[in-house]
Amino acid sequence: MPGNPFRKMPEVPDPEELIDTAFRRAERAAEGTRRSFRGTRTPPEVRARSIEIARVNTASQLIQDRLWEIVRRTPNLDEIHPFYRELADAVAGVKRLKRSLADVHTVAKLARLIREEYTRKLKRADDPAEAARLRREAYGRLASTVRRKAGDALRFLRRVQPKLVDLPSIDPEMFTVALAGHPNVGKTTLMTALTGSEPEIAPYPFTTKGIQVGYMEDPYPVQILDTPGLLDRPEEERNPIERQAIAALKHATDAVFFLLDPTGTCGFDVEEQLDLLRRVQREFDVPFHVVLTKADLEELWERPERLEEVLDEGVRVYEVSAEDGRGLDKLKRRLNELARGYYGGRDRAIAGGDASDRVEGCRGDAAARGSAARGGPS
Ligand SMILES: Nc1nc2c(ncn2[C@@H]2O[C@H](COP(=O)(O)OP(=O)(O)O)[C@@H](O)[C@H]2O)c(=O)[nH]1
Ligand SMILES: [Mg+2]
Repeated sequence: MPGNPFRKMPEVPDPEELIDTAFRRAERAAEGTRRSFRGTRTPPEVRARSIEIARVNTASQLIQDRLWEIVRRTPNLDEIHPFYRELADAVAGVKRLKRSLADVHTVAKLARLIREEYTRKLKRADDPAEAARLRREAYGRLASTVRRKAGDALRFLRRVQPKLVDLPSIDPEMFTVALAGHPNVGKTTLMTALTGSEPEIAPYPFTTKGIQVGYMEDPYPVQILDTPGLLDRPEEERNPIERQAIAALKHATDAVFFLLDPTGTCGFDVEEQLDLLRRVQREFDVPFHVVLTKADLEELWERPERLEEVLDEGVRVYEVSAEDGRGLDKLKRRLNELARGYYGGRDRAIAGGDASDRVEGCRGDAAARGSAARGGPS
């Protein structure tokens, strides 16, 4: 599964730490070179040249490598899925992220130029004092270039890298259903019933409970997401960053299933739930469905009177119980129909055969996840 494109982003050193490490490593390299001359009759200026070249080479190479690695292992922000771009924007700010990566890249290149320039000069140094002077000059330039041109960038990237690495791992290209509804209406229970495994909990920025992710394939891969604490509150209670977390979610969501508990055992009365339903229905620009949960609690259960009034035309309503299983098959069938439409619409040419042919790279991983989560062989 594609997953979080930032997951391979390496830890970012503080600029001073980077400089220190580079010079320390350079000392060790110099020591090695010095040792290799022991017992030989190498003229002092030749020794000095070699030792200083080892220092400058090692220090600049380390800086170049560490910086280049950061750039190389951070995804191109113009190429990632909008779901991840939006989240990256929420946790770091895409503009600043790009600028910082560009600065780091520039300094990686400068480190190489400094190395080339001073290796050239050092080769021509004719006495140890001159070699030492050139090395000090190279060190000075390396350190000041890192500090002045990449200092802010490194400190910033160091701060946001853990948050980026920790973004949830989902497949935004898979047919994705978001669950909505008040707490305790039965979202997690339904997800477990549909997918046959406990949802995985992945971190989701700015929600304390993370995002719950489940997979189903019967045979079409369906990704189910629940964001406790996010889609169960009205817009006006959200802070700007939660809004951005929802905006990200919208980029990945192909259908919304709103769960309503008509028994009120969730602690929210039906009117309150209908109110939220209305808001979510307005908010999302994808097909909307309603699931009335806990149908087994027959004494308490009643189809909400005002439901039809509140629903947009054509919205389907399902009645289910995760407890006795009623309505689940119908709901599953519907999910698969929707998924088929989604994949078929995206690529009609590969409509036949196994589902893995249709969604390259999705099915195998989803199946592996499913069986791993169920404790089966993977
Ligand atoms: N009787 C009955 N209880 C259910 C059903 N689905 C969920 N519950 C119960 O409702 C409570 C909240 O369910 P949960 O799935 O955690 O709700 P969530 O907060 O929306 O994820 C739990 O005690 C579940 O056992 C159902 O179909 N029938
Ligand atoms: Mg839950």
